[in-house]
Amino acid sequence: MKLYTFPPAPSPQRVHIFIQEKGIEIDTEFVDMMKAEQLAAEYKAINPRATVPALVLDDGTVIAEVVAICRYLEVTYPDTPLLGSSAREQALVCEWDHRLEMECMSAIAEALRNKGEAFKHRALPGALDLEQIPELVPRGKKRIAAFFEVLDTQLSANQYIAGDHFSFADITAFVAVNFSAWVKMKVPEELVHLNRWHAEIAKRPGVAIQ
Ligand SMILES: N[C@@H](CCC(=O)N[C@@H](CS)C(=O)NCC(=O)O)C(=O)O
Repeated sequence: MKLYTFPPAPSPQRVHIFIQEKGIEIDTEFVDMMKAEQLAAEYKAINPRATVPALVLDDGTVIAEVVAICRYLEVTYPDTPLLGSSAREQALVCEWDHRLEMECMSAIAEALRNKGEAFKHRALPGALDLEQIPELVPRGKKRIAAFFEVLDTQLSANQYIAGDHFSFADITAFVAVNFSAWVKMKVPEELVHLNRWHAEIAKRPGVAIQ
């Protein structure tokens, strides 16, 4: 199998950390988003949606959603489970990861892509020509700030995002908190639980992007 990726970007980063935390090695090929290679015909022949990451299996199957790539890797390499062990844990990891994508990652993308030349006509990832809506910038920032408080409350009663174990939900949350700096947001000092958790996660060897 081969992973098409661009590690500085948040979605590929989630897969990289997942792979490093699992301690597995996957053949990778870089798709340089700084050169818009994700929009080139060569890459669109692999992933017509023109997004990274994409995992191509040996039989040619293309998996082009972070959550689906990580699920495939979890089943293929079950040691060091990151999507939860019991039914309860799996449900909580899934719930938090989904909330993080819908309520936080999407809010950051909304604040980032709806202004500036770099994302003109590219207000959403992918090949579609979409106009920017500047009103979504402050709305996105409001959503980010509100979700930081949700995470802080959750971490006031739990060591990790989905409970007692490090999981994929922590990976998504860690990437999201770092991604928020792209729109000049940071976790306020008074959110002590979220800051405590972020400092702990940052020390994990598997979390450093190589
Ligand atoms: N829902 C997709 C999102 C992937 C995505 O949005 N990737 C971004 C990089 S973080 C991308 O490919 N953007 C292409 C672009 O901006 O043209 C997933 O989870 O894999």
